[in-house]
Amino acid sequence: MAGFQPFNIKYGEYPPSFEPYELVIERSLEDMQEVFYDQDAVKKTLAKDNPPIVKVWMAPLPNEGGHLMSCMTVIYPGTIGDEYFMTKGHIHTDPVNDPEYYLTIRGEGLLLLQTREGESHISEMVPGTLNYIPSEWAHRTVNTCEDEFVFLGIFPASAKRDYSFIGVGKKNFNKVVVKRSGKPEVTDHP
Ligand code: S6P
Ligand code: ZN
Repeated sequence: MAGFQPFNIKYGEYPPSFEPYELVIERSLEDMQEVFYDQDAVKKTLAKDNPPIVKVWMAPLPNEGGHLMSCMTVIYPGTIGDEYFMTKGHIHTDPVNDPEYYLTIRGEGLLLLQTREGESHISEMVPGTLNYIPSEWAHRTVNTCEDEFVFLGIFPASAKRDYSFIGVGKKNFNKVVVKRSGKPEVTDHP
């Protein structure tokens, strides 16, 4: 018998579901407070609430070369100050062999992309669009709608995620997505 058996994943957009999975990552504001630019707004929100921001399901596959990982991410609706809820954002450590695809299945968002040299690119994420993320681009997804924003990701299972450039006093992404008059606007990081 072959070493690894074929299998299927069933996903659903609402309520979000992804079966079978091996790992679920849930992050609330407290777990990722350093990613938001407005640290006063972070403190004010945490004084009364610790909202869930992101949930990620990972397929039951080994984190080894030769496999393609799939995952589903949900970003809940909301803002911290005027900055929309978003993922932490990371870059894959191999600049050549770790590209990724995102496929939006519900809601609307923006994909912030940035190279280590500081080049930026913004892509729209809507159902019906498949976003390609070349290996050397850091990526952060932002929920710009009033609803759960749900997307699938496919990437080499051996890819390692580097979050080290994000945080208070660090470089972070050089663009932020803020809500202005009820609409998303991309501006330079303050
Ligand atoms: C992994 C892929 C996604 C993210 C998820 C959360 O390569 O890009 O599964 O892990 O969307 O993002 P982050 O940056 O908070 O881990
Ligand atoms: Zn990634």
